[in-house]
Amino acid sequence: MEPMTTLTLARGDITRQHVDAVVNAANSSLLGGGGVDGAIHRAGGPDILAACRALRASHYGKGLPTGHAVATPAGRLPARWVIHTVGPVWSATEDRSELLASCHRESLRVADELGARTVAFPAISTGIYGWPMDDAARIAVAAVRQAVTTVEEVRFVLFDERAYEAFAARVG
Ligand code: AR6
Repeated sequence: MEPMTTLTLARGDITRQHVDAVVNAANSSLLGGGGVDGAIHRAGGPDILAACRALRASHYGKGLPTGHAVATPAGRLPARWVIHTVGPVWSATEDRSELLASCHRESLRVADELGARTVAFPAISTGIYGWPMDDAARIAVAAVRQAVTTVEEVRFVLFDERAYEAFAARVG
């Protein structure tokens, strides 16, 4: 059977992507931060933060665990939803790749629940969380390829040329 999900690559800013859902490389507080998280909250406006605060109050008082994912509306972004997931911080001594794979699987599970057909992912954990780009690309692409999902397009949106090349080498 042909795979149902097409993997595509784009260079640039994830906040400009016209997709059903944008994945955010958040932290467990769900209250925003730097990197892509900061960019999504800035571009999407205060509705996203308000929805994150409500989720904290109702479900995640202790924070969203690493490897989990949860959705909010997308505010002013040209998308319907933001799926917030918490990547693992890179460790040279502990193998946390299963948690990074889980971010991708769980984000796609949430996307399925929403009925999202097109989903944009950043290179989760490769910025402030320090994950080596080539390794992150390997894990992310394998996790998406193995996922059972109704999402039709997964678009990796890479901020710089180095990230783009690393993902291109995996997607082929
Ligand atoms: N569009 C696409 N990719 C981007 C954008 C953008 N607008 N901005 C940055 N990137 P990071 P992490 C790339 O640090 O490593 C936050 O403070 C960036 O070049 O955003 O998972 C959270 O609140 C890098 O390749 O996320 C957490 O505390 C990739 O996105 C923490 O950072 C991920 O970098 C999460 O760290």
